[in-house]
Amino acid sequence: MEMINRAGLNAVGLETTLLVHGVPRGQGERLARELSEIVREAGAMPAFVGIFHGRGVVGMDFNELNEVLLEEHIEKANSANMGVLMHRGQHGATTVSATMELCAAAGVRVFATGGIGGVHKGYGERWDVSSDLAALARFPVAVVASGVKSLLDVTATREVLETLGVPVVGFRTERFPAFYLRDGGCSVDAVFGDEGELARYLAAELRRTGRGILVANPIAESDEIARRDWDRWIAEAEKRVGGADGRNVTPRLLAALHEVSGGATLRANLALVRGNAKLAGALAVTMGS
Ligand code: PSU
Ligand code: MN
Repeated sequence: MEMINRAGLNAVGLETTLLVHGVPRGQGERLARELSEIVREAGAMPAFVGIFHGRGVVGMDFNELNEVLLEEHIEKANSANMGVLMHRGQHGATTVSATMELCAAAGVRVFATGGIGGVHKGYGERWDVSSDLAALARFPVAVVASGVKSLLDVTATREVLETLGVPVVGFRTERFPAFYLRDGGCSVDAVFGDEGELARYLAAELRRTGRGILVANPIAESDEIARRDWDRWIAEAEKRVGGADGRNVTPRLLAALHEVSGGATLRANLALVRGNAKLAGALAVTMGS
């Protein structure tokens, strides 16, 4: 694969879809700088992943990131369409699946994000399952995330991870988190209470299987959103984006949620991403290179 790999020792992969499509326009750079800082404070090395002029880049610099962030429209790239963007020499913001693929190619074993994609609600009528799930079964990267976005069908997503044989391990939680909520209503495969022990397990399991692992790190209690507020906001947001489909669903729903919640979901989103970057940094350092 034609790519630029600037990842060094203790690299932590960070995705660009989160910056481009996950937060309101104009806020991506600040988030990127914050996440960089958090990862560095843990003693690790931030590596933003994206597609720049058709090349997969692991370890984008801020000039590259800003060029992408300022662009009018940036394509959201998953495992399926990233090759077309490369072929055409375009830019692309990488989702969890595409970021995992590039991380794996670069030898980066830990990657932090907010929440992974999953099985969308209403799959009985209209099938929409994120390529993130298949990527977890294919690429040897430990993804630190706060579960799946609660706008998805959390239980169905958890079951698909099981079907694919993806280990789901909780960091200091027995429950599979649903992004803004600490308890998504299902369990994890195992609980790890200690970063060092978790890092040793991850390194061994990645080596053993050559497949991915989901590390579920719940949002801090102080940043969690109340169930009642959440139910109200998601109902309203779903009404607003009724017509969206395909790759537009997730970014549109997130944007609508940030709006109807008066910014509360955005604040929670930023808080949990920071927490995941911090844990990923600590894990990368213990796992070494
Ligand atoms: N987590 C966030 N914000 C996001 C996403 C995750 O906090 O914007 C993105 C990730 O890049 C994830 C993608 O891979 O949403 C899933 O999109 P889809 O459902 O289209 O596969
Ligand atoms: Mn989809």
